[in-house]
Amino acid sequence: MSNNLVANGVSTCAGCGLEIAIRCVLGVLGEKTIIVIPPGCAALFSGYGNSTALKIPGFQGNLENTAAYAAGIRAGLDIRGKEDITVLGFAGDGATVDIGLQSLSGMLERRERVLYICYDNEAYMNTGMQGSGSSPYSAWTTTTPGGKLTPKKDMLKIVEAHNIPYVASASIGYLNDLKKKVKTAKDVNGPAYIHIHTPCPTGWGFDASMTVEVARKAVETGLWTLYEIIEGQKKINIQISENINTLKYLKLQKRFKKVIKEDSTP
Ligand SMILES: Cc1ncc(C[n+]2csc(CCOP(=O)(O)OP(=O)(O)O)c2C)c(N)n1
Ligand code: SF4
Repeated sequence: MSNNLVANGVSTCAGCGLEIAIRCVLGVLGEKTIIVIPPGCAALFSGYGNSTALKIPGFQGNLENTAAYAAGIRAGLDIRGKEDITVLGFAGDGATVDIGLQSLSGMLERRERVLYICYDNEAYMNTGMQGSGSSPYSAWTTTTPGGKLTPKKDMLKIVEAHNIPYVASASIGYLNDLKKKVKTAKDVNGPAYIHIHTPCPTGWGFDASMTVEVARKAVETGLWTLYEIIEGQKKINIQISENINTLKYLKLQKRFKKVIKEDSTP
């Protein structure tokens, strides 16, 4: 079987950053993977009725306990001696930083050998673009129509505080970096966590052709940092220039319109 484990026709919006992420991640992990996906846009891949867009086993669980399901699958596989199968929790930011946080924290604390990936489209997109703990300060969402008043929750720091062997941030604007991180995480003896920034044209208000550019600008402007922490050692993967101009990123998206003056130039 090839490593093209995702069907060609899926019902994500055109230009979906999450779709780029899941194709890339599963391409690296290969067919010996079992995936757990909670409700959210990624459930478009786990399936609808009897159909699935994935050529690997997995299921859609609940929004609050992806990590617990994944830990259970890991335990079952280990008892059967099937240690070469990767167990992957693949969840949105709402399912990770808010609703599934305690289940994830427990799984990390117990040192379960699970790879947990959060795709971060910075809102509860699938149910109507509601703000999540991961929505950035001043972003428009349907529950923050005047702009969000609190900053983005730093989920990577929360995970880091569990002292697990591997933690990384990633972006669909830097796929080689993402692939390397997934490869490393796959072989970690314990929990591994990767948080991927995945722009969403529908919720953020940019043209579907701009997804990769928006993702890259987030990194270039210093609003999303690419780093990894291996056994406690932190390494920044992409260094940015000191001349940071965040407007270059904000102006690409309608969700920041209220906080940007019309005549401001990047
Ligand atoms: C406990 C619980 N609360 C609310 C819902 C309704 N719900 C289903 S999907 C979803 C959005 C999930 O958002 P996120 O995890 O950020 O993924 P995205 O839709 O952005 O891909 C919500 C709120 C639910 N299924 N379970
Ligand atoms: S709403 Fe956003 S994350 Fe969800 S399928 Fe559409 S583009 Fe992808």
